[in-house]
Amino acid sequence: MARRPKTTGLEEVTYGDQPLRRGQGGETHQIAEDGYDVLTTQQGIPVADDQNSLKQGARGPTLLEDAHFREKIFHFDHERIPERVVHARGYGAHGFFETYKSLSKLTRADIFQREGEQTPVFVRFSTVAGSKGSFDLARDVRGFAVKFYTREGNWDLVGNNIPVFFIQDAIKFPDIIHSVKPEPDKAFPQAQSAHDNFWDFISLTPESMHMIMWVMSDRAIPRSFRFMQGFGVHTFRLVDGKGASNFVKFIWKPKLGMQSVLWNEAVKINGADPDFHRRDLWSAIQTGNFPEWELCLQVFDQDFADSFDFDVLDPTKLIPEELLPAQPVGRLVLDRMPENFFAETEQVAFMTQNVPPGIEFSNDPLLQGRNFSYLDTQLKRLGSPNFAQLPINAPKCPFHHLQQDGHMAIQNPRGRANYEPNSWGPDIGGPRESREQGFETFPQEPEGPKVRLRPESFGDHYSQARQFFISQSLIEQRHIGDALVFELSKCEFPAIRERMVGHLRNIDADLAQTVADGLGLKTLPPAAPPNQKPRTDLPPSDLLSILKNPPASFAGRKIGVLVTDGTDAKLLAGLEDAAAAEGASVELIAPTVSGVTLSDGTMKLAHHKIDGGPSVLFDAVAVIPSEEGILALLKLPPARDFVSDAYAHYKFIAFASPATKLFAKVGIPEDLDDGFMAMDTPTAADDFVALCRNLRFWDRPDGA
Ligand code: HDE
Repeated sequence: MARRPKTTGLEEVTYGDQPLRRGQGGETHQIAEDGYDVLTTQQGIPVADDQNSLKQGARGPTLLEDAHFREKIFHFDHERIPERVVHARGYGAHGFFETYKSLSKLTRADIFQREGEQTPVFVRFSTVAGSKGSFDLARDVRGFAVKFYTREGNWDLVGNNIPVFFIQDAIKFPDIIHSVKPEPDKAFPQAQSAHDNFWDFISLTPESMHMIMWVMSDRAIPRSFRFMQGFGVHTFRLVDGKGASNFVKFIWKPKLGMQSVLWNEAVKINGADPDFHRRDLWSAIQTGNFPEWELCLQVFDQDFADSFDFDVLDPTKLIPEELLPAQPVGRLVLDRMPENFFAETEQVAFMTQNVPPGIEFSNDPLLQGRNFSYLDTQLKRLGSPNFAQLPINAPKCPFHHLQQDGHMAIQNPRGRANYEPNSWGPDIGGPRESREQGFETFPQEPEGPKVRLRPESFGDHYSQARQFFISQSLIEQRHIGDALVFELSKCEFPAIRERMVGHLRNIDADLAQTVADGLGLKTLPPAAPPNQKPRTDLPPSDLLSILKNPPASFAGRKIGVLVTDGTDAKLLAGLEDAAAAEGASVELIAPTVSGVTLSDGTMKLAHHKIDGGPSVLFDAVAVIPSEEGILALLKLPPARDFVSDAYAHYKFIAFASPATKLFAKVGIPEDLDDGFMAMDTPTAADDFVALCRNLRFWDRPDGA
């Protein structure tokens, strides 16, 4: 019988006389006569019939003897593991970190010793509140967890896209998370903070106010993982080869710049493409547009810490970059998707306590609590103390320890020595500790008596919340107000809404008034009694705003082009070329997915049928139908939504003249604003892409 041609990447080997094929994971497969791999049981027994279970007679009962059937169903029954208790929905990728120059004066961490050195990494981005099957565009914090496989062991920098946190002490973590998760009696709402329990807890927890400003801002609805910053949040320590130490905060900055969606877009994206962020990362990496971030360090000493307005151990505070610039020290590039989601992204176990020599913890009480939680939760989730043996979790440097046995042990110590000290000598006696190479803890002096106390230096809860708010552009401030009104309007208990407005009065009087008006409150509730008088003298920090720090180009963004039969072929080609020259891409939306015949007779496949490619999925749009094509579009409600949404979302809109009929139909004023560009000059496509660098035309009066 003819052999099926060899599948690329699968190498043929032999086992005795038997022809075998090596699979992508290195495993071997038996090959059948017809060239296909032979299906086997877990025990390697070839299967003859995988369509029918073994029965007593064709219509009879299934027999217990059918080991293949039982094994198959048994394994299926156990496919799921517990999802992460927080950050359940996530998406990961492999890549590398490249050190710009040696930081040996600051830290002995091996990863920072040699200029140009590349260290493999695995990164997982996530939302926090929703379960594994929830949608990507929830208003939520995003996890930004990086595992560096360094030459002196794994370093996990388990950060978020927001530089501060809700609470100051890890003992409150279960409470904040319970409050945001679906309410326990109703089991809803899913992946939403807009409900009573969350706002009840928040309004009773003034330390959360700074974080609340961030979560209500555009930072909580990023355009994609590729356009968001990441933060280690806590203060860490760097320790050099002589044992001297500095403090450090870690910041990731995306090379493509920051970008967020509008709330009205977010709710529509969640329906149109709940996997919007995953798909974005997947397609960027698969098309060779590898996303990149710079790792920046804010390094400071004890004197700076002592002179800073707030306690550097308080995770509800940040250090403005205007006060302490963040220095780039290396770049992170994501260039490879996992081969299997479960094996890698689901089973990866990040742990804050994974720090190599040269990087250490501070006494931040949130960080100290996390150092317990992450190890504990991995055992629950992955089910065995041997989870570090999974390839995604194992160090890539040599490792040798005397831990053994337990469920699924596959790398037990070899030989006789499984204890230490022993007298078997270096060849067979196993590993010993090394004073020269080993991890030495920084000898920090103790603080005082054992107490359950919040330090007074953690007591100012409003000043940095205000600083964040006043650092935003007016548009961003409006979004924060709108988000608060939206969320609090979902609370059924007036007392919770009012209590929140009471806190806002300590942050910004106008914001409090806007939210009170938006909630329809007749009078302003009393201001919450602050622990310490909120400061109004902190200057704005422009670097905290997304809009004040626009990207340098439109690279990495997408233009959605609405086409019909007869669309001008040259015009479309011009747009495609201009986008490609900028590093952006174009997707075609047409009445059917089979595409259109352009003016020159060429066929073009569409990426989306019109109702599957709404304009919320794109950063800018072009509407370039033909004279005949527009007549069909006018009758299609999704075509009308395409332009009215693009208009309301302040998008730049390129158009061919027939499109004006569609604009008129949805009520766009005839005198088109400067966010529109007619594609009727030779340079129009290039001009349009240059205009798109501004991302949105905010001057449109009737935007969302
Ligand atoms: Fe986490 N967090 N966390 N967290 N966290 C987890 O560990 C926890 C906190 C963060 O992609 C859990 O493996 C406590 C801050 C990320 O796999 C758990 C406290 C920051 C991820 C846990 C915090 C984070 C987690 C659940 C308060 C930003 C996803 C599953 C003291 C600096 C990692 C898991 C991934 C995951 C505990 C607060 C970031 C339960 C107790 C602050 C990015 O261990």
